[in-house]
Amino acid sequence: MIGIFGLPKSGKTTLFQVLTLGQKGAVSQEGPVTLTTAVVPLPDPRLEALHQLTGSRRVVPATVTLVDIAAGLGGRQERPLGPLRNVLGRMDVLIHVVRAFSHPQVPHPFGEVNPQRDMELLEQELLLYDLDTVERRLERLQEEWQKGARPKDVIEKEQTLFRRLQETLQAEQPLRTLDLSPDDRRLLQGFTLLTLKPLLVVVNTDEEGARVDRFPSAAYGVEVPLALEWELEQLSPEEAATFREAYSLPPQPARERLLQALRQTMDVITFYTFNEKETRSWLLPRGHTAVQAAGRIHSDMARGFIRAEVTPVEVFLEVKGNRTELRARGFPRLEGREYVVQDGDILQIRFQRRG
Ligand SMILES: Nc1nc2c(ncn2[C@@H]2O[C@H](COP(=O)(O)OP(=O)(O)OP(=O)(O)O)[C@@H](O)[C@H]2O)c(=O)[nH]1
Ligand SMILES: [Mg+2]
Repeated sequence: MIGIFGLPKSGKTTLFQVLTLGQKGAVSQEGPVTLTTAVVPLPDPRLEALHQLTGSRRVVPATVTLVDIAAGLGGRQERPLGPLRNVLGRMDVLIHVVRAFSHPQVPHPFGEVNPQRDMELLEQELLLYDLDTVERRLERLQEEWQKGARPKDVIEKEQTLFRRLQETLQAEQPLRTLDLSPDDRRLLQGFTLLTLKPLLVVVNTDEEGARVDRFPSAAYGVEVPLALEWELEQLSPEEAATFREAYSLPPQPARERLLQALRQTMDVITFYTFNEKETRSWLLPRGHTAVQAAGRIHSDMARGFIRAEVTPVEVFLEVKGNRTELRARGFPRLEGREYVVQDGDILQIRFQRRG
């Protein structure tokens, strides 16, 4: 789940509209927090081209789930994210919408518009919550160590990790900046550390709006005039292109730019599968292996994994799916469980059915 947060009236819902193409979304309430959720299929020209050749009955694009998180609080708050802390903790990826547009009818909760200040303020608050989580854990570990609740070396290993987190946070650096081993990551899984989550900052500008000079460490940042882009989304592509040219806007619609930035932030690759029934695209964290990809499709496929047959989609498209030509070029390649799946791989998983 990808959580969209930011100060009141920063443009969260406008971003949600741009990304979901105006879906209404499912609304739920948690105390003072309103969550609006929608599933967004990711546009992918390679998937369309592949589907043309496979002739499957359906095409199923990979999706992401977006959540517009609104706290509905007004005025200057000491801790604007306080009521959101639990909700943010459940998200896999965060998008921070920062207001840089001015609009006399839409007052900024702090009076004047200052995107750099707002961005830093909320980043600081996330750092503070993480420091709180980390220091509590260190106290707990100290108690456990004294009581001998678990083997001392296990506790000490955890203490070393949490002290490293503490030092990073005390230096006002988000935990995203740390290079953590898979073991460390596993240890941290149960803790909702907010600055460990991948972060995309979307600065909501207008024509002569203020800008930010510096994005938070290890985060991605884009500047987009969201309200204008949302208006352009309602026009025909031809009209929108004419408008873009007249106003010297980048030719690429903001929606595409935002989804690209999101993909980078999530650090995922796309792989493909097809059979007579469907041609699909899937997202997979970069660096994951063939057996992990199999598990994304079905847990049985991971359990009974034998091998993966791999063809890069570019090659498949180039030879128009011709099997003889593919074979002549050495595809599909046979790969084992530990093969690191590459962006654009078409996978055919061979597995043993059990039970
Ligand atoms: N001029 C201008 N107005 C914008 C822009 N983005 C949003 N607005 C306007 O600002 C108001 C708030 O935008 P929303 O997208 O609803 O902001 P929000 O963060 O969802 O607001 P809350 O959910 O109330 O916290 C709306 O009236 C938008 O039309 C922009 O880029 N430029
Ligand atoms: Mg809103």
